[in-house]
Amino acid sequence: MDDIAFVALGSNIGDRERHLADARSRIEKISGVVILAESMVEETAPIGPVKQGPYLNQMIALGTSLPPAELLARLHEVEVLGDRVRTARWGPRTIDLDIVKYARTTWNSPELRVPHDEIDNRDFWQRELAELAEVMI
Ligand code: A4P
Ligand code: MG
Repeated sequence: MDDIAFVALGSNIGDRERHLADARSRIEKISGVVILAESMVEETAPIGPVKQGPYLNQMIALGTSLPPAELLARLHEVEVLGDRVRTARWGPRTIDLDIVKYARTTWNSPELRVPHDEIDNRDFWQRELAELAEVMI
């Protein structure tokens, strides 16, 4: 496990706790990935133009030997297993998995931008990252 990636989990449809828990256990089974630490789960007001219900959000720190694009592909598979249906951008979802940061790497392709574009705009991500930094030092 060479690198550390910070992955945000979000859910605002159905049994949100269950969706997060299922995603964590599926992520743990990805070859080349271990979960190093988990932030608290917090409820957040929906951000963005779409009218939708509140989210449960959480950040997890992963040790990984997968490069960023490959990690994203595996996370998309976990989203599909979580019954994720892509509707409106920023719209409601059973489970959303975003790579917020990946080690010291930056990535800029049409499919993947790291750090995530919204990293400075989401106070809950900042809180969760700070919490993880505290437990990982
Ligand atoms: N993509 C590019 N960079 C990344 C990255 N760093 N991590 C691409 C993950 N994916 C990345 O995402 C669209 C495309 O972004 C992907 O195919 C991937 O190749 P998507 O998951 O299909 O659509 P989306 O999630 O609606 O878009 P996006 O841009 O990921 O939005 P966000 O940032 O996920 O916002 N309110 C609260 N309170 N909490 C939330 O978690 N989330 C959103 C969605 C809106 N409002 C929210 C929350
Ligand atoms: Mg997303």
